[in-house]
Amino acid sequence: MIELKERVFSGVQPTGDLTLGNYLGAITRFVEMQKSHECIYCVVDMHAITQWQDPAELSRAIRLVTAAFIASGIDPAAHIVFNQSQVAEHAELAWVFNCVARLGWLNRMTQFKEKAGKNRENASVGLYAYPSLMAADILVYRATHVPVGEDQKQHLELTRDIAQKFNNDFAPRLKELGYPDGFFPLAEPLITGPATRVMSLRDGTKKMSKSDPSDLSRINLTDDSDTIAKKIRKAKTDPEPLPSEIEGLKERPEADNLVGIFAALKGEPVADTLKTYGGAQFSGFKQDLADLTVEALQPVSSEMARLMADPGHIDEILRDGAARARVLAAPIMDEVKKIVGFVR
Ligand code: AQP
Repeated sequence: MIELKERVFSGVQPTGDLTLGNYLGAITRFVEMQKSHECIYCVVDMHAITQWQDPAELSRAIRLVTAAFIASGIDPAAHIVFNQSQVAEHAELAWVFNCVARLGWLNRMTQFKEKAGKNRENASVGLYAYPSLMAADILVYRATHVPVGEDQKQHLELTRDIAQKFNNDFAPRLKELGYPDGFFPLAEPLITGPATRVMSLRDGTKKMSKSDPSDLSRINLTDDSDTIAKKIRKAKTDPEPLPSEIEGLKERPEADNLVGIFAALKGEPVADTLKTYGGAQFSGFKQDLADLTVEALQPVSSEMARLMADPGHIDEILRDGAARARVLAAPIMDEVKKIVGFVR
């Protein structure tokens, strides 16, 4: 019998340069969780290939996400940092979960609908089955807490449904094997912090995303100061001055987004930002927002550049993390095989 321990797992896809959304919504949370939990942070490269990736660009992006983790303050010695494809147990468990998850559940996933777009018939089977692999990523460590941005809420709910169904389907067997309360935990999503959904700079109703065709829609962690200032200057706004109260941000998605980013970077409540800027025009506010963004991201991007200059060192960190991740995943996967009834 394997004891259940509190454990944090989360992942980021190497599908391009990381955005301010990834940073505020996920990575800053990852850093914080290190203080209280054993953490496993994964560069989910198998998720990335659910949509076409140029091989050389994929390798670069895997290293870049790793560099972003470390430059932001994730400690790969005290915790685990690795890329998913180096731990085969993720794919093994995903297959079992493909057989637990129901078609009807996957049909409801909004991310698949958004990413597949109109040409659904041409989407990869991997893109459709993405949530089973995500459930496996988390549960192959029997992780109990998952810090994510708001957009991943539905996938996390599916992970809980898969865990619950597995526990129910195999309940008598689990009792026999010493797991009367089920084998997989119902992992808790941690959708917390000041910026769980950062929106596009070109459209305040759309999520900021690293794969958005418009580079002006996002701040990349690798953008230099001039690019950041230009993108913020060009960010869509409305003609009204900034409101003094939170209610005044309703129906103003672009203003809401920029104020939210400012408050998150400053580490203050939105109400305080509005106290300072209520009645002001966007031009002055945008200048201050650009300065604040550069100040917050500059140390991260310069450390990323330093790390990227030595890809061999990054690869070593990933190999070491993968070896330690395997030590945790292998016995859990073995137990799953026993539960399912595979002869070993
Ligand atoms: N705009 C966002 N605001 C807050 N959090 C966000 N996250 C992503 N975008 C925002 C969170 O970042 C973590 C890693 O995301 P991912 O790379 O695994 O995939 P994603 O959610 O699909 O992010 P992107 O940037 O939109 O990637 P592409 O364009 O490749 O699909 C997750 O915790 C996510 O919630």
